[in-house]
Parts: sequence; C-alpha cells; structure tokens
Amino acid sequence: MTKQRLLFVGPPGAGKGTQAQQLALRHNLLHLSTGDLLRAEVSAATELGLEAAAVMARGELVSDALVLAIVRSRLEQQSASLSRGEPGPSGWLLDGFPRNLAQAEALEALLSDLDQPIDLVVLMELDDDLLMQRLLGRGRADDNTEVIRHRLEVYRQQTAPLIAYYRQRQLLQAVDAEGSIEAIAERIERLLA
Ligand code: B4P
Repeated sequence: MTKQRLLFVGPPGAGKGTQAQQLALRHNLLHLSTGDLLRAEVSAATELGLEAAAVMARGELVSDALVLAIVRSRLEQQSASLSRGEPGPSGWLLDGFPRNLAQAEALEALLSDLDQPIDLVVLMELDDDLLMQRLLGRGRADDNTEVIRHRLEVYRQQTAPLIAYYRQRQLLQAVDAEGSIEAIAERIERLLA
C-alpha cells in the first residue's frame, strides 16, 4: 500500500507547496499547508489573521499555539469523517508543518491520539542561491531579499533540527529539489511505494 500520511519539510522556496499540491491531487490526500491556511486568515482579516500578518511579513514563525489549533481541528475533522465512513481522502499531507521541535512533539501527541502515525517525512533540499532566485521570482508579499534571508536563518535555527528528529525515528527521506517540477515529482513518487 502507498504511503499516505506524509510531511513535507524543507527551506522556504524549496517547492514544498508546489509538489504537495500536485501529489495530494494524484493520491487523493488531504493537503494541509499551514502557510496557505494562515494567508487565508490574513485575507479574511480574521482576528487570527491580524495576529499572523505582521509576524509573516517579518519572516518569523507564527505562534505554535495558533498554528497547532489550525492543524488539530483539520485532522480531527478528517478523522471523525473517516470513522463515520464518509467518502473523502483517507490520508493527508502536511506541508510546512511542523516547523520547530515543539510543533513536532505536539503533532506526535495528536497523531498518537488519532492513531494515525506518520508514514514518511520528505525533506526537500536546495541551495540558498536557488531558493533566493525562486522566491524573488514568486514575488509574494514576504518575498524580498531581506525577509528571505531572515526566513532562511529561522529555517536553520528552528526547522532544521527536525531533520535529526525524524531521521532518528527512521521516517526521513531526502529529495534533491533542483530540476524541473516533473523530475522532482518523480523522485518523490519513488519514495511512496
Ligand atoms: P510557506 O507558505 O510554508 O511557504 P514557503 O516555505 O516560503 O514556500 P514553499 O517551499 O512551499 O515553496 P513553493 O512551492 O511556493 O510559509 C510562509 C510563512 O508562513 C512562513 O515564513 C511563516 O511565517 C508562516 N508559517 C507557515 N507554516 C508555519 C508553521 N508551521 N509555524 C509557524 N509559522 C508558519 O515554491 C517557491 C517558488 O518556486 C514558487 O514560485 C514556485 O513556482 C517555484 N518553484 C517550485 N518548484 C520549482 C522548480 N522545480 N523549478 C523552478 N521553480 C520552482
């Protein structure tokens, strides 16, 4: 059976969102991007969005409690709908979450409650120069040189420790994120079998 509970980890601009969206479609997985969910809150100008907007614009991480509340409610909803036998995706793909050890530990506890262990953690690896090029090309509000540099620093300090955390649990597989979108998708597909 194909692996169907997946995490995508990697530096900003590695292409997590790009690959996650396509993979979720191909395999009928629930795609949860904390970045997209936060941006939706910002656009809707909710209380949560107002709190997140300034933090995101600085390239820092939004508070763990806030992000966790979002992920928890979505995963619990899906689990409840599965146990009622309703149609819908049976697996999920978390893109950009967790982003630090506290989030990883909270996720572990949540998934243990739901009896849904992680099958695979995909680490997308790319050089800083290429990350910078891709993000400047994308041109989102938080994609300017200074903020990108800060996001890379935040990644190194807070997110990169997840690599050892998941490697130790024998869940981590690294993928070279340089090349065409299709070539990278094929590399990821090979890990799912
Ligand atoms: P995210 O939304 O997660 O975005 P990202 O890491 O910047 O980008 P990603 O790796 O998904 O790259 P993409 O596919 O778009 O985070 C944004 C902010 O949200 C964070 O800084 C933080 O403030 C907040 N946040 C999110 N999750 C959080 C959490 N768990 N806790 C706290 N805060 C959180 O690709 C980038 C560009 O490259 C695109 O233009 C794409 O078209 C291009 N591209 C992709 N693949 C390519 C390829 N193979 N070749 C050439 N270009 C490619």
